[in-house]
Amino acid sequence: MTRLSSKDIYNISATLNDYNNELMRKTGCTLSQIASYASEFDNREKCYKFHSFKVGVIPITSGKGVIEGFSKTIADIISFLGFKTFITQNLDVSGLAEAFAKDANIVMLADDNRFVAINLYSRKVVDNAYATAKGYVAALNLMVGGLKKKDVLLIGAGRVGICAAHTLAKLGANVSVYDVNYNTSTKLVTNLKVKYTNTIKLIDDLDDSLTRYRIIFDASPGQGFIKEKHITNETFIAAPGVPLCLSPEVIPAISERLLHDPLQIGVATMIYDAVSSR
Ligand code: 2YG
Repeated sequence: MTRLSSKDIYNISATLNDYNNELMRKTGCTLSQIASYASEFDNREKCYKFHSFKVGVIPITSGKGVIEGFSKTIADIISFLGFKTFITQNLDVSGLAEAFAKDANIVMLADDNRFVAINLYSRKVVDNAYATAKGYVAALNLMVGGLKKKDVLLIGAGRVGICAAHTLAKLGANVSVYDVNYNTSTKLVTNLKVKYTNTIKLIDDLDDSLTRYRIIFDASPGQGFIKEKHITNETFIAAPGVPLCLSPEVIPAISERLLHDPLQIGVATMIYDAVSSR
């Protein structure tokens, strides 16, 4: 799993409005609408629960330590969505105790292995990988006007890719899976075939497949491997993977049909999933 750097996230807070407008342009929905759609958030719940929730974000020093700006960016995204939010002044265990003392209903915290939102009442734990997958599939579904019976090339069968593959299949998409580790992609394909009747394929030649698929979901840490020759004006890409899978010269041509951010969609979906009772 990629560890973000402060340079990946430095301008997220300042550009949340612009990003919201970009999502509206590409998907017809706002960040909030995408996240609530992805988490099957019941709008009835929204009216009375939504604004009463208080979210405590706790900086965690374990492993490689705190990422400068990470907690603030999380808090800014959550408050942009309308939640009461605070960052604990204390770190780690002291921060968790402070969040309880300040009556947080939900805590959000990340070490180098997991980034979670925990609903302290329902005890629901929402992982960023799971929420990122669901949020990006929801946004892609909106951007392409429905994924049912559409062929999707999924790159990366890690935690995000696995959840994305199942979510895509549930929406009726035909999912073709590539991973740099053949055993990993084979395992996911086997599991998908057991569960779904959609067309599920195992891909071993990525370069060839990139020229043949028009809908691509990149959940890999690969950088810049999608080139000009792979893209047409009907190509749509959902790319939660960091760094970006596109080589720089391709971006202008596809930018209006590309979904990519280091945190926003995943964090927004985490909080909606954490507050929804399902
Ligand atoms: O509290 C802090 O500042 C640090 N302990 C946060 C460490 C987060 C490490 N994880 C990552 O950077 C990513 N997995 C976060 C999610 C990326 C989503 N595309």
